[in-house]
Amino acid sequence: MNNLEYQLNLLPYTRAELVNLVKNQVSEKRFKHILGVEQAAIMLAEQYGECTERASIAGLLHDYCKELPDSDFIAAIEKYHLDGNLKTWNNNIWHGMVGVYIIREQLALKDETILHAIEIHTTGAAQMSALDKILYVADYIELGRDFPGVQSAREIAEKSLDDAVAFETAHTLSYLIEQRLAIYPLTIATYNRYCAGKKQE
Ligand code: DGI
Ligand code: FE
Ligand code: FE
Repeated sequence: MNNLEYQLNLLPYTRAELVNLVKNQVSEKRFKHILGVEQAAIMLAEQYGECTERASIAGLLHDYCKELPDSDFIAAIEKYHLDGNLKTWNNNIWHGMVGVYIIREQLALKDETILHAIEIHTTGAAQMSALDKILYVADYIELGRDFPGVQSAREIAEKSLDDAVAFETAHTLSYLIEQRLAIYPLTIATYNRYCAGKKQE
């Protein structure tokens, strides 16, 4: 799977070039996590009949902006004329929701399905494509993750992507509430749709 060569010309890079770009952008520890997410995403894409090349690119790029300083995100919110309310959040929300605009420009990635998966990889959304779910779940279950419940999450992901999204979302929300952290509206939308089965508005 590490030899996956890109055929679809979604990016002006080979996989090897993309891996190098990512490696130079993040710490060793995060780079390992990113490779783990890529492998988990490819595995899920194979299992659920989705595009492995898009899964690979989404996995490799999902945390590309995670180590940028806050000032870069504030500047990007201005530059791309994004919702000013984003400024009240932090890196956890910015690296996907704002990072996607930086990635789109810096890496000349135009594929909207990959960009959307990266944008919402932290929060989920009320309506998620198969690729959105694959990246959201892969980020949680990659082999480097070690927390109570990760084994259950891996087992659930083998049976149903929707159930894996629901499991992860419920656990993330419990954690945020436990820590008294602010909950981003999209996280609640994901909970309502995938955990509570609420109809869409
Ligand atoms: O970037 P990773 O650490 O690989 O994982 P991630 O992007 O899924 O999540 C980053 C962090 O964001 C993680 O500690 C959980 C947190 N998070 C997820 N949803 C929300 C959130 N933090 C806040 N404050 N609000 C949310 O709704
Ligand atoms: Fe992330
Ligand atoms: Fe991640």
